Amino acid sequence: MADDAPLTLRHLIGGEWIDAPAEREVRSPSDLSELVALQPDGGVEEVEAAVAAARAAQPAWADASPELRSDVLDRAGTLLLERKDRIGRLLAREEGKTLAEAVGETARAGRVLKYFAGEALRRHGQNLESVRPAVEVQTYRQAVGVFGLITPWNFPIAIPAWKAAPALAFGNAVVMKPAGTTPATAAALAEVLVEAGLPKGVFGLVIGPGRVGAAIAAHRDIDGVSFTGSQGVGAQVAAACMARQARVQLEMGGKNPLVVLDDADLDRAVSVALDGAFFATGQRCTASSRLIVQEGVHDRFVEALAERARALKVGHALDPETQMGPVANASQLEQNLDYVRIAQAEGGRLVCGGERTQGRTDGLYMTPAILSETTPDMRINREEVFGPVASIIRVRTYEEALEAANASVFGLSSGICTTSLKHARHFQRYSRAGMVMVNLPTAGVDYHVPFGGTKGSSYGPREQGFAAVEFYTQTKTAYSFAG
Ligand code: UN1
Repeated sequence: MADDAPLTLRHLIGGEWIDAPAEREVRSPSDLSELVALQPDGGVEEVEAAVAAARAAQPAWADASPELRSDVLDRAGTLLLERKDRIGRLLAREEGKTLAEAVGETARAGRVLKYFAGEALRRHGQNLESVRPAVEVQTYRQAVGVFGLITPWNFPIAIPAWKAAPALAFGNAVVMKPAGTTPATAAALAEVLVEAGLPKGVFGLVIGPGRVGAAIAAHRDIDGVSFTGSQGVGAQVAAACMARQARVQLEMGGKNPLVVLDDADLDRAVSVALDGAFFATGQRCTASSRLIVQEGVHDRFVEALAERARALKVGHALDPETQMGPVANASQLEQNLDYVRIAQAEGGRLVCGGERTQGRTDGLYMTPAILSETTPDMRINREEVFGPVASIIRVRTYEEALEAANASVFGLSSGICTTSLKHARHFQRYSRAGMVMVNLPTAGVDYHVPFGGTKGSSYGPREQGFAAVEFYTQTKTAYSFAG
């Protein structure tokens, strides 16, 4: 199909698509014989050029009517929604999530852009009376300057959109470094922004390896960095930002617990766990990776979940019957299989899956894994796998479940399946996670409300929705005397 011809990707710097030798291959994880794109190997020089262009373009963008910024974001959102099938297909080929998931993600990115088209017009400042006579106080939310965005491969269009849209809505310029696994999808977003009429230089895209992210984090002219990725890289990004007093926001994954109590609706609990643990091939920082199950329902739950997991159709992202696509890249697949072995060596029992498997094409396929008889202290319950691997912890009481749920250095999302209002409310209050779900998967969130976690999952203000104004603006407090 002509549509599927390999793309040669370019940087976007100062509003121009910059030709660069593009030798690094992006291959489809569904079919390693399929070349999706060739990507350039950017570095410090490209970051310098993109930041200089962003710096030059930002003041006029901040001073433009908010209506102009709103219109650009709205048009870009419309374009994404119109092209969700085409861009979703590219996303599915590049990242490996199923076509339905990829089209859904592209539509979600379109909705994010439209939401922030509205935010550009909303008033975020306040008028206050001073404590002194004849003095008035106003607060303004002003643009910060230039933001660096470092984005992951697992949501290759939604996450770039939810970082870029608020930055742009509030009058900032952006330099983005997409993940090396999924640069083509990020380039599709950049194309849409250009086509929607974004002024030259306001959005830059630099494609390349980790040194591009390092150059962004360390650049004196970048006022803030928003990062989604691993804890290790997040700590390096934060250290580089702190060293020069830049603001920084980190999203670094989770080890999200889903508690299933004896009084849960079993069918619903099984569906919730299946979705949370295995949809998007478990490659969500919000995935339900620890299933904490009360003993009365434990055996029935494990059996029913394993039956559903075994029946999941693992295959090519574009095949309509596929329910779980391949793992996104080879090192992630190795890591997943390693953790299955580690969990077994620690005493976990492999109930199903956890094996490399073949599809109709040569892809990075594995079967969804469930490990039972695990305990909170095991590595499988402490470290993020980032794949279709779920471990089960058996508990006697709700109190024990809550304690196990909170026993983690992460605290992104958590969930409980129960019909008890008392336990649901208690869990909402005392679960130490940034997002708490009742009778819903820990993954799959709305775009107009705050997103983020506690402890080692997140650092800095929340992302998304009405919370995004915190990170992407700075407050000015103005006093005036009119006596
Ligand atoms: C979702 O669960 O819908 O990287 C979003 C991630 C998260 C986004 C999850 N930042 O998986």
